[in-house]
Amino acid sequence: MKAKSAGLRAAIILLLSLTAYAQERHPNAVQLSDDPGPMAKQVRSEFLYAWNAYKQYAWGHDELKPLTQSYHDWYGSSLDMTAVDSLDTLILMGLNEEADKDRTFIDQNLSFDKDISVKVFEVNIRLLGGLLSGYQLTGDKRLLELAEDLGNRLLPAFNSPTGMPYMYVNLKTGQTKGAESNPAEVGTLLLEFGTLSKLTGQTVFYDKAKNALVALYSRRSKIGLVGSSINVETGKWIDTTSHISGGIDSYYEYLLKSWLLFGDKDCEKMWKSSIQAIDKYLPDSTKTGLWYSQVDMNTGKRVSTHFGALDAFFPAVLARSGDMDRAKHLEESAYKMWTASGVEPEEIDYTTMKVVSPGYALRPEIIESAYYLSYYSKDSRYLEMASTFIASLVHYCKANAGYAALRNVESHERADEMQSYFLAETLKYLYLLFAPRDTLDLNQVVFNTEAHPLRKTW
Ligand code: DMJ
Repeated sequence: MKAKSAGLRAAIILLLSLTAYAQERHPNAVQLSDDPGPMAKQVRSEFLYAWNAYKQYAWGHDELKPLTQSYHDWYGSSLDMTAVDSLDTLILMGLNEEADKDRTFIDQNLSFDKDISVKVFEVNIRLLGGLLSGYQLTGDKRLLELAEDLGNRLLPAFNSPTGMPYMYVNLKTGQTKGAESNPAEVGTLLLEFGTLSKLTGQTVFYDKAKNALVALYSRRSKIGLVGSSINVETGKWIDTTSHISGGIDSYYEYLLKSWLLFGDKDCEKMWKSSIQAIDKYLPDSTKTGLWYSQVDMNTGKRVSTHFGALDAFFPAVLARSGDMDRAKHLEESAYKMWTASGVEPEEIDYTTMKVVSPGYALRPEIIESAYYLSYYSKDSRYLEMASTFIASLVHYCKANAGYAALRNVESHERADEMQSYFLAETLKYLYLLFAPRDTLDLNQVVFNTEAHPLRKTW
C-alpha cells in the first residue's frame, strides 16, 4: 500500500515536472480572449475573408492572385508562403480549427528539398520566422525540424569572403548568387538564426548571422551611417545613400531587437551608436511635419526628401527603444501621407506632399507603428488611426477574392497581388491594435520584421 502510494506520488511529481518543463519550453506567450471586442472581431472577419479566398484559389501555393482568382508561386515551385506566414496570426486570433488544419498541412507537405534559388532575406523573415514562432506557440516539433532543415540549407549563403550573405542560395545545391546586396538583406537574419540556435543548440546559426551583422556595421562611415548597396565579396559600398527606408530599414530594427531578445551586448552597442548617427543626420522638421530623409553616408549631406510606406516602420522602432516623442511626430507625418489620397502611396516627396511612387502593396508598417504607439502610450489617437486604416482597406482594396494591392492610390486601380505579409503583418497588427492590450506582452515578445512573435524560452 505504502509502496503503491509512493509510486503514485512519484508519478504525480514526474507529471507535474513534465508539465512545468513543457510550459517552460513552450510558454503561452499569448492571452486569448473569447471576446476581443467588436473592432477586433471585424478585423478577424476581414482576415478570414482573405484567408478563405487564399484557401479556395491558392491553397498549396505561395500567394493568392485576388483579381484573376488564381495563384502565384515565387520560384515556380511552391514554398507555401502564405500558409506559413499566416499560421501565428490564426493562432493569435483564436482561430484554432483553421490553425490546426494549416499546421497539419505544413507538417505534411512543406519541403525545402527543391532545386530553386531563393532570396535569403525573404525566405528567412517569412518562412524561418513563421516556422519558429509557430513552434514556440504550439510546441509542434515538426515545425522546428522544418526550421532547422531550412536554416541548414540557407547557411551556404554566408560563404562570401566577408561573411556577409549572398542574396540568393539554391536550397538543394547550396549554390549562391547576388554579390550586390544591401544592409537589410545582410542584417535581417539574427533574430531568426539566433532563435534557431537557441532552440536547437546548434550555435552555427547565431554565429554566422551575427558575424554578417558585425561585418556590415564595421563598414559604417566615419559619421556612423551605412549606405544602401554593398558588395559582399569586396565589402565595398556601391551606393552611399543612407536612409531608414527599404534596403536598410530592418538592419537597424534587428540591431535593437537582437539586443532585446538575446541580451547581446554587441548588438546593444551597435544599436546605440547607430541611432545616435540616425538622430543626428536623418530627421528633417518641415512645415509638413517631422520626416526622415536620405543623406550621403560619408558627409551627412541631404540628397533627397522622399519618404514612403516602408519608412513608416520607424515610429515602431523608436517607440520600442523609448523615444516616444520622435515616434509620435513621425507617425503623425506618416498618417498625413495615408490620408492625403485615402491610402498611403509607396513614396512621396514630403516637401510638396506629391506622390512620387503611386502603388500601395498592402503594406503594414504604418499600422505596426500605430500598434506600438498605442501599446506604450494608451492614447486613443492610435485607435482612431486604426479605424481609418481598416475602413480604407475595406473600401479600396477588398476584392471579390481576398484583398488586392493598388497600382495607383490616386486612381485606385488595383493590382492582382496579395502578398503573404498582408495576413502575417497588416491584419495581425490591426487586430492587436483593437484586441485587449494583454493579448501579447510587448515587453516579453519580440516581433521579427514579418510580425512573427519570438520569445525568449531559453
Ligand atoms: C515585409 O515582408 C516586411 O515587413 C519587410 O521588413 C518589409 N517588407 C514587407 C512589408 O512591407
